[in-house]
Amino acid sequence: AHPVVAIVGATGAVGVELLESLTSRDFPVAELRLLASARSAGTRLSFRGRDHVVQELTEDSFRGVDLALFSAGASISRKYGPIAVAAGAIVVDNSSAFRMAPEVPLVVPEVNAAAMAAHSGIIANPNCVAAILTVALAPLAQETRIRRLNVATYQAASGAGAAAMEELRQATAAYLDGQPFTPKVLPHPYAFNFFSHNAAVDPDSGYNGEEEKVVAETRRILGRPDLPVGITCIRVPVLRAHGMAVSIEFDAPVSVERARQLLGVAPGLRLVDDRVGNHFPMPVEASGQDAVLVGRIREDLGDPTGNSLALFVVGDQLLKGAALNAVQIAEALL
Ligand code: A2P
Ligand code: 11C
Repeated sequence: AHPVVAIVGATGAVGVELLESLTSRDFPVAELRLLASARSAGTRLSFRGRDHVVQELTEDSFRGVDLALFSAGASISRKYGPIAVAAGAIVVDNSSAFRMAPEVPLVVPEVNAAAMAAHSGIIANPNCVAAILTVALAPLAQETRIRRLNVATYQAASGAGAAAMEELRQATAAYLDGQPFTPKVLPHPYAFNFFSHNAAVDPDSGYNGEEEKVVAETRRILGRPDLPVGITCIRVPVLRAHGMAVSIEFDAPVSVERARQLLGVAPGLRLVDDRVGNHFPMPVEASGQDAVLVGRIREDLGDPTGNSLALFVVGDQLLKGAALNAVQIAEALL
């Protein structure tokens, strides 16, 4: 029988994309239950041509649910995830609540699907940067061991939710109209600007929470708990696709040609690497796409040993970075 599916955070930026991904992947659904806060109870969302009424999330929401896709933030997941499991559901959780819990698999299906074999009701969906990054790293890491990574991100508004996407639109319109605009969701002016990621900064290390998550989760997904990773996360005025400049030091040289071959056939990736046309991965071409774009593959001249490659990766934060990956996990579970 097809599963009864609940979406927690159905009205959010990721929630809406979960509906899209369930549809685009033709995921079997016997019944869909849309859950959000009391604020949006009664809202109608369309799924497969039929209107569904959003209900307020309560402790009774999971009766009869087989699969619960959570995307309403870590505190909601911490409270209601175990309630859903107790009601008999399998939870795929898009928040950071359980990602580093040893008994909870943290999964990017193209990279470490085998980790899903042992779970206790909850499977964690990674941070969007970690998911997009590891899908591009895995085909290379399978061939030659990675010794060290350096990553600089260019992160879209969607990572901060639907309200941040709306703030980008409004701030840009106000800027173009010459009107003042006071940021409400993000801490700094967003139009025609970029800034260090808005997650809180650890005063001792100088790294923000986003950077800490990307490092820890990338290590976990790749199965490399001690992998040295340098990282800088930046919020840029783009609606929904995250970019990352990546430098990879390997144990031995990997040629540009070999990297192109590996990345060109790997699942979940599309090579966009046209030097003549100066055409490389871009958010406008990654947005709305399931595939993560990878290109600009070249020797990293910052490593005199010749063991390093540099490349650029762009993926839709709401799809591979969130909703699509969650639906792929659910497919693998079925
Ligand atoms: P709501 O629209 O009712 O606030 P985003 O990441 O785009 O900000 O979306 C967050 C999602 O999480 C929304 O669907 C939001 O619902 C939901 N959410 C936030 N707080 C709660 C809560 N206390 N109970 C249930 N859902 C919540
Ligand atoms: C961002 N990646 O772009 C973040 C948002 O670990 O799920 C998601 C944070 C997370 O701001």
